[in-house]
Amino acid sequence: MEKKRLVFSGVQPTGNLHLGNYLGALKNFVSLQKEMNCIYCVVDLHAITVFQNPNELRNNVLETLASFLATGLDPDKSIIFNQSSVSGHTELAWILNCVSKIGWLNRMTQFKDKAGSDKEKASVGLYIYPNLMAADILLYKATHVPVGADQKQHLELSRDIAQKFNNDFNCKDFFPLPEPLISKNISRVMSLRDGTKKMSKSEESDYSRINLKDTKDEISKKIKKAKSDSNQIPDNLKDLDTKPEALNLINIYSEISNNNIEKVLNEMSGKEYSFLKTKLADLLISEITPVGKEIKKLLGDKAHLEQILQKGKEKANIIAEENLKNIREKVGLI
Ligand code: AQP
Repeated sequence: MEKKRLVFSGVQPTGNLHLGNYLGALKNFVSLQKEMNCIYCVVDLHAITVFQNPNELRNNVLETLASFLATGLDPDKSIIFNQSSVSGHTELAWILNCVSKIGWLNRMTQFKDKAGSDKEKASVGLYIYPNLMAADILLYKATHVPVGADQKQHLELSRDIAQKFNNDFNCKDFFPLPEPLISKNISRVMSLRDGTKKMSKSEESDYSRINLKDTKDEISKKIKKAKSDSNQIPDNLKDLDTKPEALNLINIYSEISNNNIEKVLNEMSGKEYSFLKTKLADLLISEITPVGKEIKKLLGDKAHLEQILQKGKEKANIIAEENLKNIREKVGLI
């Protein structure tokens, strides 16, 4: 019999969602909703691994939910809720903290990036964040996890933890080993100011990213100012090896125009980057600004958004409690 397929993924409510979240995650979420059972979560407990202003956090949870809905997630088709409202996430995270290994966490590159040079000052939560991510996924026995390439390492850790739990408690196949679903074309959208860094909500410069709520003028201005190259666009990818910002613009254009890179290079080679930028800005404006308008409209009715979270929480909690009952039993907790 084919195993039941279940999708789980989450987004942190740490600010405005951007083009990286949209192309790397949200678009994938929406297409998966058509073919599988899906659970999508606003992961507020992950957000607080770095200090968040409480009022801003509350707003950001609703804004992240509004972004889910505006890109096409449907609460009647998918379970949509916020992580802290289902306490099973933290209970399972503790159990998994006791299964996971310090050596595994020490290898996580995102901790090294986010903690910066003074690791002693980073929160313990930031360090053990990947164990909570494993708990998010395994609590529902999810089989597939759509993520951007930046989360691949954390997902591999979730698989290791699932496997170790199954071995430690002698319950082969109890937790499925979750598979990453990484967007094939563009798995990592880079900063518009520095093509070696990923586009990120917490990057100081707003010019580094296109936010889903950006206006037409903001998108035009940001693309115009984006770093590129003073040479003309080449006819092959090799020539872009040392030009990460130019490559990023071409990748984004390829994704948003639904054309593969070869076709884009064919169309653009020999032209100035300003030509590409004008076309790219037009495409982004027509795809992103309707999403931004919808987010703003949805945020006008907070009671409706809260109701969606409440219903999603109830549905998620039923699955979580059922699975937790079995997990507690495996571990020997009464
Ligand atoms: N630049 C990106 N390119 C492709 N995918 C991306 N994702 C994030 N940035 C990019 C994917 O979006 C999903 C949600 O990510 P998140 O917001 O929960 O966490 P993050 O990866 O830490 O995103 P940010 O923007 O960098 O947030 P901050 O600045 O708060 O840490 C994930 O699937 C992620 O892969």
